Amino acid sequence: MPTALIRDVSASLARCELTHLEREPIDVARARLQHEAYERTLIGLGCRIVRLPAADELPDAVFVEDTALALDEAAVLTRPGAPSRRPECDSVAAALEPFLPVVRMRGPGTLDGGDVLRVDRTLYVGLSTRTDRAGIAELESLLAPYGYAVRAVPLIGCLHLKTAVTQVAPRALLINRNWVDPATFDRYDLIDVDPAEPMAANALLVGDRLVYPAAFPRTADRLRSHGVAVVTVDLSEVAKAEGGVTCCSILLNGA
Ligand code: CIR
Repeated sequence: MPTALIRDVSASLARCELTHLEREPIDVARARLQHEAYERTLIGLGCRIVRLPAADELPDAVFVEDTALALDEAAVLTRPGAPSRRPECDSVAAALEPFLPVVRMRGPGTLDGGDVLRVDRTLYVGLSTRTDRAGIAELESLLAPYGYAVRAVPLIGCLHLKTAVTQVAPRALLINRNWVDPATFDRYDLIDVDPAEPMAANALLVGDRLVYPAAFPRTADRLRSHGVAVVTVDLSEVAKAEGGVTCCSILLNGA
């Protein structure tokens, strides 16, 4: 049974970092209800939940994915690219320590967990406004004992690698080709997002089910036609903070 680490929505979510979106009002009460429904969805898919209390002074703390990578042998605490997000890491480290040895990035490089797409033993790492080459090099050196292949992937036009591409089945990735070169992923079956839904490539695979935003029905139909079992969630308020379904949890599959 996977364990999912999540964190309650901060009262200050409306003051979140924004890179590609215009700021618009966020209904925090509604965001909390949607986040609770996301938690129930994960429970329904068999996840055991570890839930951190809200860190109200840290607007983006609900987006736990960016603060740590949970691999089979160890967890890596990242050094997020946005300085406002670095204080999120200590409490995530404390929550992960019962499950995995925790190693920490020290910098000066930066890396957000949202830029790391793991497929089997390969980690594709987006070169983004949050993750730089020094951060990727530090990740590679921290993981040297464990034998993961680390590949840097240039990005254009979106926040994180997993805004542009995520895994939706054992050999299939969902992709927006405008933001990442599909040639990087030519060993997989690629499913394109619907052109009317550019933000639709972020999906969360839990076992053989796909947690997927209700906001992208056209791409959801494409996924279903490829045999993917889609479970929809409404994260409209989180989306205004530039978040998606992967960024609200850290899955510890081996735990
Ligand atoms: C940020 O800009 O850091 C947050 N407002 C959104 C982070 C989303 N994280 C993710 O997709 N992994």
